[in-house]
Amino acid sequence: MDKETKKDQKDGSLNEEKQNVLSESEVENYSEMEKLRRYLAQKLRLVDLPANDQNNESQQLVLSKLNLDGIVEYIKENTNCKIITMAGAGISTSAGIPDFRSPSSGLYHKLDKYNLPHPQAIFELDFFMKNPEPFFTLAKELLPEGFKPTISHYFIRLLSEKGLLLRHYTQNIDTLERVAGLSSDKLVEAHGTFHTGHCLKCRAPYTLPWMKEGIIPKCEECNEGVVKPDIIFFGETLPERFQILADRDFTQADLLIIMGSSLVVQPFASLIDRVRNTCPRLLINNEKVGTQDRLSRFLGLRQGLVFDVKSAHGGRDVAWLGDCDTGCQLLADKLNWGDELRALMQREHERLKVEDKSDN
Ligand code: CNA
Repeated sequence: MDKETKKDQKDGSLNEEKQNVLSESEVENYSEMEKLRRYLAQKLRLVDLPANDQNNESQQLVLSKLNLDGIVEYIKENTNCKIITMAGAGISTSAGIPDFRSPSSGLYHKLDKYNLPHPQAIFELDFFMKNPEPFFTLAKELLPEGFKPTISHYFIRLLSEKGLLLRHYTQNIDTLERVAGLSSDKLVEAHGTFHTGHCLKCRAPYTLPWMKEGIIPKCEECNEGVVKPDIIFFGETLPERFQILADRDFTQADLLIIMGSSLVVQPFASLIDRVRNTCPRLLINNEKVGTQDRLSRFLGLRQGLVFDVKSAHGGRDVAWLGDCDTGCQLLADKLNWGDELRALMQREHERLKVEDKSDN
């Protein structure tokens, strides 16, 4: 080796060393930054600190393969696997109920006729108090009149029947989980439900069939208040049941399955970070979502899904991209439950058809 090359190598390794060793002031800045990050994460209370910050379980490859087969193997090996499912509007689109954010078919792209100041206004309490009509007109599109649960809904029910479902957390307000026969103790309707409603003035309770009468339901008790379905509007706190059960359930889960959500609405979206860091997370969705953005990485607000196995946090997250029903059926097939799932849906749809006929 000539002198020049030796010198270059020495300089190179010195530079590398320099890059790895932070100066005192850099260390100080870093720890100040870390303190600020943790302070904000706790103060904002948008999420708990990520599970990684709470315990030191080592990050390792939890699944033998980072794909659906790896998940199937994991479920088969863990006979008492406690599964949490989290869902969004995407599990109901095949039932004919549009989601919010899908390009062109999503509700946010179809709100022009309501003349709103901005699309979210339709779910804001202040706007609703002044002008409830747009919400109730839209509600007709979201109410499950004649809509039937999808394969994804029945997959969740099947998990429950097999004793594997710890809990199902849904953002959906369409009540299709109830229609699919999921028992209410397994269900957390994080954004409330159309199933019941209350008068905004005297709090008198009402049922869904009653609210469906007319355009804007007016309270029969006080004759003044508008009856609002018990769905959570932007800015309202989430139901107590959500807060209590989320604290209890997520640290116990052995597997998290997320379906049909853009994972942008908080605090629901950050539930994904509340499982233990050895808990595999399967995303079944049209698009990759829930990964960490730069701001939340800095603030420590969410770790997010990590599909890059080479990352320090990789090794347990799987994205299956495509239609929820296809993904759920494929998962059921691979678990040898495929025929059972198809039969369950067929039987239940027949039953609902008969019920519909006798109601009319
Ligand atoms: P969203 O923000 O509209 O996101 C839906 C996600 O699902 C997107 O990532 C889509 O790409 C994906 N998606 C849509 N259809 C499918 C499909 N068939 N297969 C796979 N992926 C699909 O909806 P979120 O639920 O994430 O947002 C939360 C809001 C939406 C909650 O507050 C809900 O109350 C609200 N919402 C609920 C309903 C309902 O109850 N059915 C309908 C519309 C909106």
